[in-house]
Amino acid sequence: MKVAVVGATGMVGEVMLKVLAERNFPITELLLVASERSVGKQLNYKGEAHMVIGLQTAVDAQPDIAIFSAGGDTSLDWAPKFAEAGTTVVDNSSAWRMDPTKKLVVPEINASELTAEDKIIANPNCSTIQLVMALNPLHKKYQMKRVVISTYQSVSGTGVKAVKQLENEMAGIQGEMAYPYPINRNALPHCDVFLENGYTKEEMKLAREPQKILDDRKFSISATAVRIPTSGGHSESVNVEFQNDFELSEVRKLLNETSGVTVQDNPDTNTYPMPIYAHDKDDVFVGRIRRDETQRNTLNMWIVSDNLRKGAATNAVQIAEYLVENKLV
Ligand code: A2P
Ligand code: 11C
Repeated sequence: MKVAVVGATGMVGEVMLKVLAERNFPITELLLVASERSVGKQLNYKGEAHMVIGLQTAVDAQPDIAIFSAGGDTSLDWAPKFAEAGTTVVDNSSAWRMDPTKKLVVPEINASELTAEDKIIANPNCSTIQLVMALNPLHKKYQMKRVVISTYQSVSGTGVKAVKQLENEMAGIQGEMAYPYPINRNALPHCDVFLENGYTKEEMKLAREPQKILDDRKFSISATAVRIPTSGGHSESVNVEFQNDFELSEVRKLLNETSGVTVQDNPDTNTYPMPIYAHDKDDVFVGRIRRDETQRNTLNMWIVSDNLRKGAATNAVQIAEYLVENKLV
């Protein structure tokens, strides 16, 4: 496969290259693409130096697959140009996710929807991916009615500038601010921009994307997204009300049997998911599984995953793998 990584110099781009190499993705030619500022820079892939090229050069090279992680505006402008040239785009930005003509894919859940006609495929938001990975097997069995979620999100979700802000604050250095307030020793109930309804864009992604991925609008999700001073992964406190009752032992069994999900849940040994353990892993970790004693058919759980791996790069690479394995590119 001739593969382009658009946004190769960025934070997700770097993890993308790592994941492609680790999974031995079948690459015959690799095109590393970034903004004009980076053209000519050298990046390493599997020990070999590759020169960064610009977007038009990459379109002209007609790659089989282009994995984008270069922001929504770049995706809106350039994904259609790649698609017109015959390239299948897997896009990690929010640009195409809710477009009814585009598929929004978590491979373990809905990759079977993909066809060779899908030329722009959307990768969901990081906090959505880890949420639906845990909800999907439970929804299938017990039918969700309502989900209430609060997130504890890593600064790596915002990007390099935010990681730097946290490092600077921890070292007592005055530097550029990615957030309107200090993040060290703080919690900001503010991820992405505020919308007219008082929610943030991140909260609305959490409310809407799962309905599209699970192809069901009969359940609702209410979200509060909070940025905290961690960098290894996003954590989520999730309360789910189901139509049908469940046994906790069966919930654990269903989650344990789900590919890509690992249950870490033993209060006796203080075993529960944390960003320091999830960091650099591909799985979604679920723990603190317990019945909500205040309401019927309702479950509480805690979900943690590395937002740059399964939340971004790994999921995108898994989509690309599915396309190759099923001869859709
Ligand atoms: P560059 O490094 O040349 O700016 P991050 O989210 O970590 O900031 O990374 C964003 C990625 O998207 C980088 O690789 C960045 O390239 C790339 N990028 C940003 N704007 C553009 C653009 N207009 N055209 C192509 N790539 C872009
Ligand atoms: C965050 N979820 O942690 C964001 C990052 O829509 O792809 C990814 C934004 C997106 O702030």
